[in-house]
Amino acid sequence: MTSDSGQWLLKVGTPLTRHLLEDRSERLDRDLRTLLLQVGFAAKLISREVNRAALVGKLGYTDEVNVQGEQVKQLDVWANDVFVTALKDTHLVCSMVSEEMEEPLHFDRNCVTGSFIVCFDPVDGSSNLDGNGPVGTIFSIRRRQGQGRDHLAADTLRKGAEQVAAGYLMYGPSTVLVYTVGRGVHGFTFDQMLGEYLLSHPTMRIPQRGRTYSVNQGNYHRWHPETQRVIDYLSTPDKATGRPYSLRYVGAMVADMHRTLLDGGLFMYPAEVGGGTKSQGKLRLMYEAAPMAYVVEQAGGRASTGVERILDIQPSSYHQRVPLVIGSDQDVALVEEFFRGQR
Ligand code: AFP
Repeated sequence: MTSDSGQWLLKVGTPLTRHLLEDRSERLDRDLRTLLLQVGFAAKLISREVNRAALVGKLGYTDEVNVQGEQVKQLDVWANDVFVTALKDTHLVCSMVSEEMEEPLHFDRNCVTGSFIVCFDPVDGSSNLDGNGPVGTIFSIRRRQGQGRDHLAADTLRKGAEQVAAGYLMYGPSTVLVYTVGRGVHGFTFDQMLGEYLLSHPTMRIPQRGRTYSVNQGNYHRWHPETQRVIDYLSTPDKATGRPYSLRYVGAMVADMHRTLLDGGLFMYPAEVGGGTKSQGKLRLMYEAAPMAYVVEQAGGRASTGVERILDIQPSSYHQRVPLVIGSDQDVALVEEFFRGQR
């Protein structure tokens, strides 16, 4: 819907379908709209299953270990299949990269120029599931450049700056869908009775500075000294600079990021010393850090490794990990000062 001045009016309660139809942005063509709606549909199925997982025997682990060496939950596998099937059905997706698949899936018949590459984490934070904690789904969408099977790997391994859409679903007390197509960030809450996502958070803006930091502080003694100094600084009382910050940590990135987006502050998963599996942190660039960075930048925030903008990183492998500092512009900039040795 547009006003007389041509400005797009965002009305709380608008269903996602109508919202996407009324968004006349050039960035959102019919194909991308279809894909986003299908992401929403897959998430409805996942949300329903998360809701009743304990009743339908979907809690607990499988016997498998995924490509990251982590134990796989039953719901991870199920949700991955749902997401793949739902998006494949659109015939718009050429390649899919997922936390749960060692290699990308390619659907040859769809691999034309302009078709989509989707990277996703079907159930982020799945270790929260058995305790009835919040979990989520993260997605990242790019367009492919090549034709047929040409350059499949090169087309799949692209910088986050090339995303045309990204977002997440959070399955908490309510299911929330947050997305961007590079023209601001909008949040929808799922109304179970209507079976619809309704606009609840139009044009989300992250505060320039927050009052909380979010990090697994149990890893403190494995962090690099500059990370330890950041956390020492934030947790030291000083009235003049609004410290100490409060610590909030759910352990599901989607939940920690959703709170950070609304209230401001910092979320971090830093690199660890010792050359172990977390020498580049824990989070994956292509389907965790890059989509969240796109959302947060579009909401006026900032995302970096501490020294480099997340969206500028050229991935070298599908499951590459990256240290992540993300949130309010001023808070992330402060951490970058520590990392540059300016504090
Ligand atoms: P799982 O999906 O394996 O539970 O991992 C969740 C996650 O990737 C991310 O959502 C959290 O922010 C982070 O790991 C929590 O990791 P720690 O348990 O090491 O703090």
